[in-house]
Amino acid sequence: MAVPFSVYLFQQKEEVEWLNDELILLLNEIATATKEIAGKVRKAGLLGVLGSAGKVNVQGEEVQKLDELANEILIESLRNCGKACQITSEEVEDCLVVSESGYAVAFDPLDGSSNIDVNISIGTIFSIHRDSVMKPGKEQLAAGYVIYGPSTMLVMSLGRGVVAFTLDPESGNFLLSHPEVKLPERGKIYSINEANRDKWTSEGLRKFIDYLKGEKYTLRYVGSMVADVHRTLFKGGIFIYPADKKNAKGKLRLLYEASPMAFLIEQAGGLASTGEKPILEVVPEELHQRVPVILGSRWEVEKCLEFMREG
Ligand code: P6P
Repeated sequence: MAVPFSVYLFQQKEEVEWLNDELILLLNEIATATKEIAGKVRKAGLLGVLGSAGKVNVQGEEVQKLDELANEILIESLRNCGKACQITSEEVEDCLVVSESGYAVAFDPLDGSSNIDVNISIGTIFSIHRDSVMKPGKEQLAAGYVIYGPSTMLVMSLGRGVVAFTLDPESGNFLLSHPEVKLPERGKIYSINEANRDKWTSEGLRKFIDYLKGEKYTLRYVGSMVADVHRTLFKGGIFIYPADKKNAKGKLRLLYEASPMAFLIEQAGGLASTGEKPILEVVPEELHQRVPVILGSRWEVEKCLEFMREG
């Protein structure tokens, strides 16, 4: 039988010197919370948890009922397990400080909310730092996401490559299904919301996208970062959410979207840039700060940055 998530973590203790029982407990708690979220997502239409919660979050975005439910499940799980010293959520304005030291967790409880009501893949993204999340992404101890798609998958890195687990409905366990996820050196897919083309602040980006069309690339854009990054991770190519006239710093949040996804992409052999510097080098200044995101296969990201430099 494929290795269960918790067994995998204990096996990794020999490989990863700072992976201790406390962090293993925390990672297991996050996995368990996402299984509960998966259950709610699968039955959403029957539980009356579709639609808007009738409020706007710190991001200025309309909160969906499932956003709120996922957020409550994760916060309660992290508080109960007692291993998180800080809890940062996309849905909560301030960082919840539990204790002075330990593991700081940042998460987007349910990314892709606009797709919830139309049954398109959404996901939970998480990032774990020591003591504080206000550090560059290269210092993450662990990062990952759970995608609620045709199958529920947990994709994670402990800083030694990327692994993926698939939720087995029979046993209720995340079982190791992809022991080594490696990004293809080059893909054939680009992923960007071209409706915003005229608003992009980089003329070089417009030229790059036109270049890809000439190279016979295909466009895939789900509108859930987790789904678009998951496809990029497994098939290669490039995902871009650039700065535009509406979002001068881009739309995606650094701590619980860009940084964990950049960690995974680079651990899998790809690149992740803001357009000016590696995402993993960005020193956070605000809890919910946004950054432009250009990530994916090395060839496409380097080519994109070249076009952007030339303007
Ligand atoms: P747009 C979802 O709301 C999200 O934060 C990401 O999951 C996704 O990549 C992005 O916004 C989509 O934004 O402007 O293309 O709808």
